[in-house]
Amino acid sequence: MSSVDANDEDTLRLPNDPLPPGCVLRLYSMRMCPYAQRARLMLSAKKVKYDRVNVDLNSKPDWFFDINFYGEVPVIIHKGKNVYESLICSEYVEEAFPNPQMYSVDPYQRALERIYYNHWTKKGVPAFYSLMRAGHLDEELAARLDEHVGKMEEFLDKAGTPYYSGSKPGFSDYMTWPWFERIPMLGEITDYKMSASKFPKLTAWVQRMWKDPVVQECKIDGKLFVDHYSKYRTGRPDFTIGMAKPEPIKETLENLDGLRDPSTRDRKK
Ligand SMILES: N[C@@H](CCC(=O)N[C@@H](CS)C(=O)NCC(=O)O)C(=O)O
Repeated sequence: MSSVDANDEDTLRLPNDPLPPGCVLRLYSMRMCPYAQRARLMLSAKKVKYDRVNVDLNSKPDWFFDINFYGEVPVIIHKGKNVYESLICSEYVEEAFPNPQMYSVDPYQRALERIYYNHWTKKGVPAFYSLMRAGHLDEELAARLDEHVGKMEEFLDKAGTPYYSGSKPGFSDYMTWPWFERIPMLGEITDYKMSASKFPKLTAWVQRMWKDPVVQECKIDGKLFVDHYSKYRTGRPDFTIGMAKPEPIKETLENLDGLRDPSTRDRKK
């Protein structure tokens, strides 16, 4: 449990359940989820104390679709209202809790910061998952990931600053970090390595990011990653991994990004 994150157990508290003392919002999360981690990084950066509720995505309660039509984490409940989608949640946190400011004030600088994480979200993340799903070092898929990692290297090089957001980690750093935290896991599954000679700036950025207290506070147990993603890539995710008493997987499910079987993923008609 981190200092801002009041709960790390697995009671499925309801959206309207009272918040634990000192908490100002509730975050529906899943321990291994990189998207939920974006929101966690933002909340931690702003020292917002919140109630984290880990959802078993294999057995979502029906009401979960009322707070996020897509049935995905993260979802924030704040002042009785729900906000979903990781980038929207993170922007919401930035605006609802303005200190410290994580985005640059200058409009062009802010646009650049958006361009960085947008590229990673649009191109890097799908390339990451395609390689993970292959489960081995498929040449073409590894080259595609390298191309987008290379673009991130180029952005950082052009920016000429230690972080995408300047002299300290900011919004774009936290929006891209969760997948870089998972690159060693991708290496375990596929033998992919982010080459330090091809990507020196990014390699130094990763090393700097690991030292950031916010990253440390939100990091996910590396031992669980490989186990989780090994199951996930074959279509049998266990979203309760890391729980004190893991439940058995009850059914065969399909996988990520539209490959899940809609009858098990979506709201029951
Ligand atoms: N575009 C969404 C993606 C979120 C997402 O895919 N979350 C996954 C967990 S990592 C999820 O909740 N999946 C629902 C499911 O597999 O049933 C965002 O940015 O928040």
